[in-house]
Amino acid sequence: MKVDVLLGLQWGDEGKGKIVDVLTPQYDMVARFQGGPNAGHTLEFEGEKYVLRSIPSGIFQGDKLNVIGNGVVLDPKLFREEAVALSKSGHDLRQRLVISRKAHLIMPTHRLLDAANELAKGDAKVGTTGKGIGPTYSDKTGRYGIRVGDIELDFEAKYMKAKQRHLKMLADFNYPVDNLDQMEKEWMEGIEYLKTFKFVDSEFLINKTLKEGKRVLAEGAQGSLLDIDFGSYPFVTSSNTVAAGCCTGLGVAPKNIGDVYGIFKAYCTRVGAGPFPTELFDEVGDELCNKGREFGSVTGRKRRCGWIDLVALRYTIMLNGVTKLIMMKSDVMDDFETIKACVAYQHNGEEIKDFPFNISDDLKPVYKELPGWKEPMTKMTREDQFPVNFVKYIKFLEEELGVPILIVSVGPDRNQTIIR
Ligand code: 2SA
Ligand code: MG
Repeated sequence: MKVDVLLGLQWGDEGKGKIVDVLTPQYDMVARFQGGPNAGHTLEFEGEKYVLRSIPSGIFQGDKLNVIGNGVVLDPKLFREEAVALSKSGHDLRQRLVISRKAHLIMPTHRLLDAANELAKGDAKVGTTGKGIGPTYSDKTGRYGIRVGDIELDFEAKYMKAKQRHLKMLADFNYPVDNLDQMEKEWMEGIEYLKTFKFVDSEFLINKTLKEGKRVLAEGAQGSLLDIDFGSYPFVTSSNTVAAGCCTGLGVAPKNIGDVYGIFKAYCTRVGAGPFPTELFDEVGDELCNKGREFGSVTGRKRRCGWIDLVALRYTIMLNGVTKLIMMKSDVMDDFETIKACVAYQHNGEEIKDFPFNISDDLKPVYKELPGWKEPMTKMTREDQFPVNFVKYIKFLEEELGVPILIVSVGPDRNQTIIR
């Protein structure tokens, strides 16, 4: 068997959590391969809303095994909070969640360094989630990191050494560390809690699962335009969010990647700083934000909103080798008279169709206008109920993007999902 990958094609918050939850019944295992508690995967069912940060979104579906892979960075304090909240709602985690020994730990000082870096960057700040993601991945590639498996080995010594190094860096930044004792106390409690979970060599577990003919779904976090290599650098996250990240973040060979599900919103959003060619600053942008409830699920930050960008989507579909598309939140535009889609960029009188190296401010989107469908879609359950103009919109997107749209989501609930 092969691993199917599900990932976001824009700047995150496409609705991955909901779709993983919907697809999980078809799988035996769900694994996260990158990112950390910067993610906020929202799921709604039976009138309840859950936000997952580090735990895979397959956790709500009974007998599936969920894996936090080696490519993930884990904060024991936040993991504990997340897991305790889930346990309270009656979900027994220890039987269904295992953690890779090779996943790196986010230390309290990583969080402080994240804040210090942002402060030092001033106007050029990235707008990170402040969860210590960048400093933890920097330590990983700089070969200073501490991994989950170290908890079973010479943990204290490694922790102290890393902390001392970070304190020197924080002193260089002149960044206050007054809170560190309290942060450390909570973190160590998180470590004790983490120890009650099973640590595994997840690369072996996953490959064995595939050999047994079982199905594995890999769940991406953030979005392809936040990829460290291909995203809008330096306004990106610090991991490979594209499908290739699944190979390194789980230990799966490229030949063992099967379907790649690419999720996108029928419009576009981004949180944090950085270029966003189709961003709207008018009442249409406000409407997308309000109707789409576009606020960060982790930080509560207002998301920037704009029209769908097909130049960017074609790029991320190419990078990921997307085989099936999933369109989210078109219902937010149910009342719109017209809908715009960016089909190219205009720069110095030249038309650009490939996502460029430099996404500068003088890049202007070229829009194609389509008539809105002007019909509420949130209660629809079948494709044959789709309004005529919506069918035309889907056809247009499929032609532009060259990949079929398999799923259309018409609302946040599990049940508001139409599989074509
Ligand atoms: P970081 O914290 O170092 O990964 O931030 C770097 C950039 O990556 C963006 N980023 C995200 N963008 C959208 N959604 C994310 N997850 C949360 C959510 C975000 C939230 O699901 O809503 O609650 O604000 C996410 N995580 C990272 C971030 O905005 C920076 O631009
Ligand atoms: Mg999110």
